[in-house]
Amino acid sequence: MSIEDRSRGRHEEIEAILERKPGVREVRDEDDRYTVVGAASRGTYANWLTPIEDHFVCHRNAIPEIEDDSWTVTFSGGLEGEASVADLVERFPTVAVAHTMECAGNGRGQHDPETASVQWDWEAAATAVWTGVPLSSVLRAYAEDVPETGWLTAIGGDPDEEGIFARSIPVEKATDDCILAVGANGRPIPAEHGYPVRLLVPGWYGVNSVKWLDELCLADSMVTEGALDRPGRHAKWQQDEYRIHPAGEIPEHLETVETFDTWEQLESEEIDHPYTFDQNVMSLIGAPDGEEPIRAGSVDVCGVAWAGDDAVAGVEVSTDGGETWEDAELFGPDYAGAWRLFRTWWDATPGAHTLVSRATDERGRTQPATIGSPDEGFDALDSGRYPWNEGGYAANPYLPNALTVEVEPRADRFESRNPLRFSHRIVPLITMCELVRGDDRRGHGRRTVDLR
Ligand SMILES: Nc1nc2c(c(=O)[nH]1)N[C@H]1C(S)=C(S)[C@@H](COP(=O)(O)O)O[C@H]1N2
Ligand SMILES: [Mo]
Repeated sequence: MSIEDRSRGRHEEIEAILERKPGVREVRDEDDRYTVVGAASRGTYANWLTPIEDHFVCHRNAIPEIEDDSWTVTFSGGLEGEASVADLVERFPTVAVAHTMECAGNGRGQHDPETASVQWDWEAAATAVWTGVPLSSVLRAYAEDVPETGWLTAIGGDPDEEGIFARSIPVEKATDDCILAVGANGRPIPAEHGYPVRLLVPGWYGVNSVKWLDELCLADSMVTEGALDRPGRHAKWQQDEYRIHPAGEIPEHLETVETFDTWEQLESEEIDHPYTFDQNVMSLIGAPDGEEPIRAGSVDVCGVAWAGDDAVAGVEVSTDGGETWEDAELFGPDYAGAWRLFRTWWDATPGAHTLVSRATDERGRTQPATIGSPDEGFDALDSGRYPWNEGGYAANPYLPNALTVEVEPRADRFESRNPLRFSHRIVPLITMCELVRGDDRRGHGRRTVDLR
């Protein structure tokens, strides 16, 4: 297939997705290589559950064509056998997992200088309820013995000329809370989200949740080049891409790491180029969304905050661009691996205001303010900046996600200086209120104004 054919096919795919999903818009990369769409509006982040129509989509290749129900998952390495989707559903209990999925490239567009690939700002995060079967049960059924450590590699069924889409997760995580998902928000998984079955890794960056799951392979080490019984490149998506590294460095392919927490890897002396596993603490304001001016007065500022498989401890909101902060209230559903809603009341006065939120996780780690410069490398962390990295991965700064809200004066009939604008029915009513309230109203100053 020529490059033109490939990109034509992909643009057709995007158009079809946009038709099915009115809540998303296309996000392009400069090389025009990837098929992605992201949330079209900030309003997505004022709700706990993301309708599938608003859920971002991110993958490399074409969606595999699936005509019938003959799809099977193959088990290899320390696993053996094969299961159809019907086998899985019949044999194992159905469970549900609420999962906030964020693409590790979310926020990449906030890197300066620009990095390659899709320039997301905040569009690639969403929360859905995924249903399926517990991966721990599946592994126990298809393994002679499930070890306590080691790695599980998941391979996608998407066609790729260069290699395969393979990702490895530690066995500890695989047997903890992962599922093989067949449903999303109460319906079969839509084609672009991995139909008929995908791996779902709660609280971890989206890249770990392999769509169109074709094979699961249990091994001592994560996937390295040549490790699998398949043609093409095996380790690209685990070992080269989705690694956090300074400009010009080529990540070393490792067989294992001792810590899976992405932030812990960033701070670790031992790991030079962290893998993108669990999601860094992050938050976004969803309402107001800054798209239309709002009226002065009491405004409910609402958003979402998440911290991978750690809990969110608190969220602060600023309405002056980060000068002063106020604690927000966490409310709504509280599931491990899914974001929390937060809100605070704001007495909005006329003018332009910059709203921003910042979250802290249960380990006491707060979102950094900005992204550092390329020459700072990981030292940026010491001065409260997220390290600029060549792939633009796992960024979680708060200031680039600030939004400007225009506040217009209140449309308040009492504000009019023109007495003719009051109807004669209203005037006596107000006068009566004044009489009844008497001295209580003195401080308000409205009593004698406007009514003469
Ligand atoms: N098979 C396969 N699985 C994949 C991908 C892919 O390209 N192929 N992309 C990954 C990436 S980078 C992300 S962010 C998530 C996005 O999941 P979604 O499209 O359902 O939102 O899928 C992951 N799973
Ligand atoms: Mo991603």
